[in-house]
Amino acid sequence: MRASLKGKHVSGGERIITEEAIPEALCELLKRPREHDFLKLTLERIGEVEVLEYSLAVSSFEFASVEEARKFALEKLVEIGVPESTVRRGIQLLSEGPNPRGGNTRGAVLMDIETGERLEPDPERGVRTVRVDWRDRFKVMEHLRRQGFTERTLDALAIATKNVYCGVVAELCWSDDPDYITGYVASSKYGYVRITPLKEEGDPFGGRIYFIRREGVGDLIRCLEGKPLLIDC
Ligand code: PML
Repeated sequence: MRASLKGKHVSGGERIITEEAIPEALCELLKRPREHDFLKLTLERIGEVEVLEYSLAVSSFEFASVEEARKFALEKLVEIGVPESTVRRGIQLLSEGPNPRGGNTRGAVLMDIETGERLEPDPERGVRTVRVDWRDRFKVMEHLRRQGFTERTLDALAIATKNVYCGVVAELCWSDDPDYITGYVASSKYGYVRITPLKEEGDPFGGRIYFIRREGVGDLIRCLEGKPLLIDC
């Protein structure tokens, strides 16, 4: 499902489900966007779906300022193995909006870990992690809710888990929603590390940077955009 208002994307969602579960999922997705003047639902039959037993482990850190939070994110990324100059370039891109025409992109930036070069075939579009869902969304949502998290974490955790599964070395993300200031660093080394505040209230810029190795970028994009994956818990 994707919905927009006055040409601007406001909501999206994707489910990997059995045929019997379609009506319920359609109702749920139809109710998802708060305000919209366009909504499109697409149904697609998919074949083999791989099941991953565990998502990344979640941890949370809060800081008094954006500066401290970004410093922590930078340190984590450097510990994971991303050179500091590449991390700084990633942070700069997300703060300014990664679209070469100005503003944000719907998809992620693929950044060469070694050089900081952008590797997406179309930098205005970016690369989107799709075809990923939870085997039992409601069970996992309940578990996250008990820890004080929302559906944003549920969806972002699924994306971050698939990214690591496909071979992304590390991800840096904060939302382009001006009202949402928590972001995260994800990797196989540290799991899904939530960090608040990665931007100031009211800041409209954000997105995702995937730090990757240049070799095998084609296979990586095919995995992120094409491989159906369900996560157990
Ligand atoms: C969290 O609260 O776990 C961070 C979620 C970041 C979501 C980014 C987005 O989807 O816009």
